[in-house]
Amino acid sequence: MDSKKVYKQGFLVKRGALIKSWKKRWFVIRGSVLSYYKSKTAKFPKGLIPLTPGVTVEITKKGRKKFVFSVTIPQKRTFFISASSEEDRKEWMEAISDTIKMIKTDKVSLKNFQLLSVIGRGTYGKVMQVKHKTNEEIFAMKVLQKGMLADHQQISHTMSERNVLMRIRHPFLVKLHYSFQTQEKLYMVLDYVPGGELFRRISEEGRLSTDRTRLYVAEIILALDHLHKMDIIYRDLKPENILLDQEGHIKITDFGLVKTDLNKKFGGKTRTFCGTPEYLAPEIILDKAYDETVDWWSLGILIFEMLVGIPPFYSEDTDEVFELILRAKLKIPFYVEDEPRDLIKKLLDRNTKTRLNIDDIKRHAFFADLDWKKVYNKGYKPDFIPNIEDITDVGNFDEEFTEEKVEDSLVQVSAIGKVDENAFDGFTYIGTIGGIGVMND
Ligand code: ISQ
Repeated sequence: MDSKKVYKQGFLVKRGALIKSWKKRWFVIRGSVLSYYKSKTAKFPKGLIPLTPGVTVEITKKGRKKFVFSVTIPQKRTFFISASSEEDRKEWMEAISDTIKMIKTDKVSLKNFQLLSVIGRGTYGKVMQVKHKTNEEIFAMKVLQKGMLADHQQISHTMSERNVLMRIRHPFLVKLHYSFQTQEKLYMVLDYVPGGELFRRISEEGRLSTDRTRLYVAEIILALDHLHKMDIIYRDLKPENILLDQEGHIKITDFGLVKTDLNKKFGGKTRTFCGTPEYLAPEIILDKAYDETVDWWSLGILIFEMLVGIPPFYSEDTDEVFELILRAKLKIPFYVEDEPRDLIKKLLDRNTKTRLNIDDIKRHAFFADLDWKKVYNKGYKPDFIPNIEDITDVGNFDEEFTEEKVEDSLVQVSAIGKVDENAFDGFTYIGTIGGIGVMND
């Protein structure tokens, strides 16, 4: 299934094994294999490089060729490959080492972690702060009870979460480092982001300044655009899913509802209903086909909530929230400045055809003075720096959770629904050369 997904492809120049000349080849990482083809359209590969544990990738010098790296299969062969630029080489080397690591991570289990604190809880399960016992790294561990997910749709979300997150490297997206499972639970070991939720900042401060909002929003835009470029619609943008790192930059988490192209089975359009009502785009409520523009709607809601303190379409009653989203006139308080006001209006456009797209958004007057490259490189320093004592500090998370005793609680037998175990196939992988083997523990 997912083993056939293409993670990266492009032209690279490869040195021959026997005749040591350099030849341009079309390279593809699919599943756990790096294949190369004579041309982009060739049906069969000229060669296969298994990206399994033991295989190493490193920067190498080889003659006068620039941007060379090598991939070594121990006791077998070293491939010398030249990329088109420093950046291109870095991307390929990361994609290759991530693929190798993805298989290695299966050896990891709950035993490798010391549970430190509970930092969050939802209907799905909980999030704990944990420490890797050998390298002492701190992570956030999300534990999902399979019994709570005994519905195929949610399971496929969880699957996409694993497969998607493991591949993602972006300054403003939480990275998935390991994942594993037992009979009852799914575990995801993610970056620990110590600054707490943006939701808490808004609750404590009432509303945020225009400048502060601008930088958060710009960082969120780059994160969403990155997901969209990977054919992922996030669909769950809300302040609870936006965390602050130690310097105050944002990191988006909870890809539980992410859709990859794998799940887009309806003529390229997704038809499943998920999300928090206040942030849902009208076309989702109406159960229409939708695309990545739903995230730009949610961004409009988020900008409003940052600047005003509450979302624009709000009620205690969920049905009324739906009504407001579909029909209410947008009212923006007087103190919201002209540029963010205009941007909010154009994002909260119920017509998806005229709603702003990524290019319009990046060019909008609200971001006129912003250099997007500088945003990506964390070149703008956030005004608000979270108070963090040390790397294990959980002070920015709710006491309601952090005061809780940490344990990997036994699942009450009665709480487990009947789960189709096959639905989790592929969650744990074991590498086999020439393909991926599936293992259920
Ligand atoms: C990472 N760090 C802190 C909190 C988190 C909550 C959910 C997912 C990842 C997290």
